[in-house]
Amino acid sequence: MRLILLFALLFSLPGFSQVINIIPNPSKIELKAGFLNFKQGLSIKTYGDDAELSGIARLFGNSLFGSKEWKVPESKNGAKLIILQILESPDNSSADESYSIRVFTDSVLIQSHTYRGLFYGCESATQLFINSVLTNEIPCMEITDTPQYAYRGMLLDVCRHFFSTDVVKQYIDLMAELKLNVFHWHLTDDQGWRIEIKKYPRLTEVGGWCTQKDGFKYGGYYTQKEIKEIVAYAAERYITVIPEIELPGHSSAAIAAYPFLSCTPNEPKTVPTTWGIKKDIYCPSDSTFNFLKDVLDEVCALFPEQYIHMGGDEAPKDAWKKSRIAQALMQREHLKNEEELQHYFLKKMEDYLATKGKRCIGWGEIVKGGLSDSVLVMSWLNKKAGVKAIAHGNQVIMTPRVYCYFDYPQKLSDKKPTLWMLFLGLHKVYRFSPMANSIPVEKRNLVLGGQANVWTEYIIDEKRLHHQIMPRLAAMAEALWSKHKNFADFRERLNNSAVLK
Ligand code: TNX
Repeated sequence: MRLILLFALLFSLPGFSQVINIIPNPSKIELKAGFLNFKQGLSIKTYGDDAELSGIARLFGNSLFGSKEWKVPESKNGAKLIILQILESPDNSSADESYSIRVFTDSVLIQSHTYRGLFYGCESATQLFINSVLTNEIPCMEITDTPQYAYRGMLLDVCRHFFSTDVVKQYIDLMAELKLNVFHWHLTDDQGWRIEIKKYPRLTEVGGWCTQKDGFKYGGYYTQKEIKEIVAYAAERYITVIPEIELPGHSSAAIAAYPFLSCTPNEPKTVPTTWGIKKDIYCPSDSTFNFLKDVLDEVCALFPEQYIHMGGDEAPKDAWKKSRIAQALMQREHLKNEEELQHYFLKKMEDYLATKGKRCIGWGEIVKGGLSDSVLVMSWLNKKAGVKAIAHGNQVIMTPRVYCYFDYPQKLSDKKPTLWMLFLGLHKVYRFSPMANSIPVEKRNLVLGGQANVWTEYIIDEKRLHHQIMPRLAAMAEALWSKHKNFADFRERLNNSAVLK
């Protein structure tokens, strides 16, 4: 009977993947004869006992057995073994994220050439087992899996509304479950400066708070200790944290704390409580450059990874047009217009970061005033800036707002049907591809991947944050990880998933 069932499953694609509800969909699942029955329990065993392997086993155990205190137990009588193994390989590259899972009737073998691959194997296995807790049985199978894109990100804006480290950790957990690997932490903006900088305490004392109309003081920030804690928490889950320190625009909070950063330092400054694009931006003066270099010194020390995001979006040039300092600099450096001045500004920071071995990322607008060779472009209005950057030979991350902006409502408002563009349903996210037809085949490797962006102007607390993210993040994860996509099949797996909702 079981055999008949097995064959029925085998030949009813995508039917069989409804038994195996893994999101994002693995590259290949081959069903084999027989079942693994784990009524007597499961037990995790590692080949080797180095700290990193034990760390992966501990997290795997936590998510499988749901206990924060969980330790890898000795094999119990009757419990089926899940074996974790790093494969030796001459070309073991740390960027490799592939893994395999083999389910036999008496054990499960998860293998990878890298720790991060093994971690993803465990994430898939967690979904396999948790989704089968009612039957305590899964079919024998072989899964081989590798991602389509290397960069699979999520941005969280903690400036417009502030979120505690606990909430940030929950989101990192969710990202890890979905095999997303870059947490883009939007830490500075007009409405709040959220990262402690020891040399400039007013950034958080003043810039971390705004006074609302009713007199309520809203805000918050992360201490350097908390930042380190998040970076370590993410690293344990193979997630890179990219901090964003916005310049030259979206900088009102810093300016409110240190008015000398503005071209009009004598005008009154406050941390704004309204949204939108602000005209007061960093003045391109030596004192601003020195300030930013000092800030970057502390930021680089906190984030060990290679990339720092320097913003570059939505910076109106009104203030620079009127500023003696800005105009004199343009003349001295033979810059034709204010866009070129923005490029000069960013390049100065990029060169400084390069002395520390860091690479710089900027929003799409940075392609306007000239593009340096090593900067990464994050294309957000649409894919055009990305396509232009690729023609120039730069690497890009695609995050066009019509597919990737999770601040947009999930359902079209009945009251405002004209806001069609601001509606982002699950299917549309699923259809997202970071690629564009106009990118020549030989340059496609410059598209590193894509990212979901969670801007929080209207996301006031963690409940709404979760509402905006799920289930769209699951669709985004599959759009970035899986080569073979099928929305109906994805929906089935999502509906049947006990893990992701
Ligand atoms: C544009 S995306 C912005 C954000 C806003 C967002 C709202 C980008 C680089 N800038 O500052 O929060 O739209 O959807």
